[in-house]
Amino acid sequence: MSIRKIIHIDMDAFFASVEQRDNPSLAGKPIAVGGQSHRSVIATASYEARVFGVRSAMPTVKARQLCPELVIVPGRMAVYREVSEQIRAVFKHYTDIIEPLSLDEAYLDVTENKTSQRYATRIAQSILKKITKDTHLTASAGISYNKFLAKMASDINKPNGFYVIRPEQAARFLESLPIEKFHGIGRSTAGKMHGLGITDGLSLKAASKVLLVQEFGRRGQFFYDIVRGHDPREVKTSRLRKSIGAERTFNENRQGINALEQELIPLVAKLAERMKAAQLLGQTLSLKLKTADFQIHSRSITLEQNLETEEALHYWAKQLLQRLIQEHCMYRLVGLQLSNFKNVSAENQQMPLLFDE
Ligand code: TTP
Ligand code: MG
Repeated sequence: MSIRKIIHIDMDAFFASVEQRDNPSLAGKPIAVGGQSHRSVIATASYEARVFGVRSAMPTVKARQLCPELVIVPGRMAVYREVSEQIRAVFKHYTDIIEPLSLDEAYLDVTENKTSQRYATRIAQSILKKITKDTHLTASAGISYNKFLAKMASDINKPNGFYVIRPEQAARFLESLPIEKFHGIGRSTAGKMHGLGITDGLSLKAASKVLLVQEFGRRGQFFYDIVRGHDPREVKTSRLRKSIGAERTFNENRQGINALEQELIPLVAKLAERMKAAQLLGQTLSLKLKTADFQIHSRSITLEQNLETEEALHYWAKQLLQRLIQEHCMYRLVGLQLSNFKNVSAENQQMPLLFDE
């Protein structure tokens, strides 16, 4: 396998920088984005506020104690989303292999890219420049040959900086990294590691695979690999979601309309639940039946309106069943699928494909 070129991009103090950009009286001041109330927490803080120790997820009350002059402003998600779209448009100039992690962060695979640029570092610099030009905000970049190292690298010269970890530098970088700095090792895991005498990459590397798996399960295997600079995870492009489905394989084969109608009830409920979770409504409903000898029969209907209620789903599912079923046939599975989404935001369609087959 040839060496990949992965870039991790992360906006600097994202929500806070947007607020400072749009309200010049906040520029250069310690500010935080978050709720004002007694029970709220800080979403993020400007770099000026971080000097005082103000951090993401900190209770507002504590932030005010640390920094009495802190200005707390409410968040404006719609604006952050807009900026997020702008930076994705920038990424698109360079590659289509983009994996957004959140509104302000993404992995890019530029091994092959849309520019004639060979060097990933140059590409990253160009991306940072274009982000600043288009959004009047800054970002930082990490460049390496896998996702883990690229992510670790983007923090090193933050804000408005970049850092490269080359294959021959990886071992040294990882060995000297304090264990709590490893992405994916939270406070409690770090505590447990300390208990085992693991305080940095070097001591993590000295731990056996058996020990790590015994203590941390599957994550132990991940830690074992990662500290050796081995992370084969690909940059996963999110594609637009086209459908939501649910299906049910029977314990025993079913025959006849009554038996199959019974099976539709829980299936419709499951589909409705998934629609709700994904916040998607569709106009096309398809029903699929698999026969005992594994033949698949399906039929669909497209309505003029979205199928919005469980009752409507149930009604049309029954209609489809009546048209599709053959009385003497034995069936082993029934499935329902909703597609043809209308009036849904691109964001919802980009959700992970949790329910697809
Ligand atoms: P981060 O990239 O983690 O933080 P950041 O961009 O504010 O700062 P940095 O320069 O260190 O990257 O998160 C991006 C945004 O996500 C952040 O601006 C606000 C939001 N967020 C929360 O709402 N709650 C949280 O706990 C965190 C970590 C972030
Ligand atoms: Mg950020």
